[in-house]
Amino acid sequence: MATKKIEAPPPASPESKSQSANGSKVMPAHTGAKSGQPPVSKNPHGIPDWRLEQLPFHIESEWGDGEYRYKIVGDTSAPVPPLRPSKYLGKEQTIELFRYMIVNRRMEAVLESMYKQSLVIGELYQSLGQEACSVATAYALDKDDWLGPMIRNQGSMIVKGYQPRATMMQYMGKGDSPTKGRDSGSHYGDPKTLNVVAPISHLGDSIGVLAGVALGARLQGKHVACLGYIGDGGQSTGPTYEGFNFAAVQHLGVVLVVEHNSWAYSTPVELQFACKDLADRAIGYGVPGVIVDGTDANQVYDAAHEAVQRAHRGEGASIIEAKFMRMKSHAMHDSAHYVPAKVKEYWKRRDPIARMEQYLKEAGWMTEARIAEMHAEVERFINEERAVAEAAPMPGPEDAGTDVYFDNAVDIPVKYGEVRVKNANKNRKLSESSAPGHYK
Ligand SMILES: Cc1ncc(C[n+]2csc(CCOP(=O)(O)OP(=O)(O)O)c2C)c(N)n1
Ligand SMILES: [Mg+2]
Repeated sequence: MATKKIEAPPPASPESKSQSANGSKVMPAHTGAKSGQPPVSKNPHGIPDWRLEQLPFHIESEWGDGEYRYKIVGDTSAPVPPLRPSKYLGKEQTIELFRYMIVNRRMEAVLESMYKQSLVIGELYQSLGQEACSVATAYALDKDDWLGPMIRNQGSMIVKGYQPRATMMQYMGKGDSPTKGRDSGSHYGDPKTLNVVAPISHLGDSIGVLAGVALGARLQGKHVACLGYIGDGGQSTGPTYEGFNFAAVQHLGVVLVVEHNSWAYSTPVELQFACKDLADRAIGYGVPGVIVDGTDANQVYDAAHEAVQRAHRGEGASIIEAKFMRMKSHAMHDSAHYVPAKVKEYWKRRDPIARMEQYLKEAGWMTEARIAEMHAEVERFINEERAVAEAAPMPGPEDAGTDVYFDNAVDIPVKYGEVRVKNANKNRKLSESSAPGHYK
């Protein structure tokens, strides 16, 4: 497995005096910009739903001319609600999180232009409209916690410590990229320093790996949170069920963020599963579940923070369903012609960055001018990152045979201490001496 050069994380905003998301944060309870919390509703199965609006439409399909045609049933003109005030994020953290969202978006815009200039080798997957979900979930992690990103979680990787230049070099197959040009695209991780499990393309297979990381850490006496993502499509695969069920039954601190972005490639959620809320599946696993608006960074952060704290206390796994919309195509090769225009318009009005800007202004935490300055500063920063990535060399032919096959030099570090098997799981209800205890 390749190791990457460790760079300093992107500079924090001038306002930010908080410890970075990569440092150990102890955040005081905070009531956010406004006092008071709007009430939390529950769905018909008792799952808490923190959203301040319900989706007022759904999609129905008709078969014709050799393909499905999708039509909207319901109204797409509802006004956009304000963000839910965060219970935990203060001014500095909110501004830092906001900046990460802009970095995420700007980096992907530059990657798109690089793709169109044939600088990207292979495919490009984007996360327009999903930045709040990637960034705010990863922002809830401590340094010792682990991240299991999927193809659209470039923002999460930046929060966990990757520089945008690393992601750009990776997409360009450069020799200085995290995989030294051995893999284009998103399959890179860093088990040694940043605690990132490289994405596995086969949807759901990463979840069992995250459960294994949590189990390994617990055997070393440490409860870490292992936060991973799965799409609305990927949540229905067998490995998702098997991996997460293992985490649930073993009380492992896996935080599964279900990215309900309304599409799995060209298939709308209405053709993917028969339940209404994917968080309902938490009931079947026997873990807490919660539904959040994935375009509201405050809700996403608060839910992730609570699930991560639960993992740190050794109380086990959680599911967070974040609902939003994939605003770009599945990947650059897909035109996304199948997405009804009105659905896109509905979600465009719920742009996570625009909503956060509104929140910051109403709270008196940032002025319009300061927001514009931050956008300009991030644009300069990303352009500099691009220049570094473009100037980096391609891998040399002389070492083409290295870092491809497993060799004995690969070592997974024991990070947290000696492996202690006895009493490793204090929360386990069954007594080790009583095998048939579960019948009692
Ligand atoms: C087991 C498996 N089946 C099919 C694929 C091909 N595939 C890659 S992404 C994708 C769509 C995934 O949709 P979703 O899980 O909703 O994630 P999103 O792309 O919307 O983020 C498919 C079908 C795969 N990678 N793995
Ligand atoms: Mg999806």
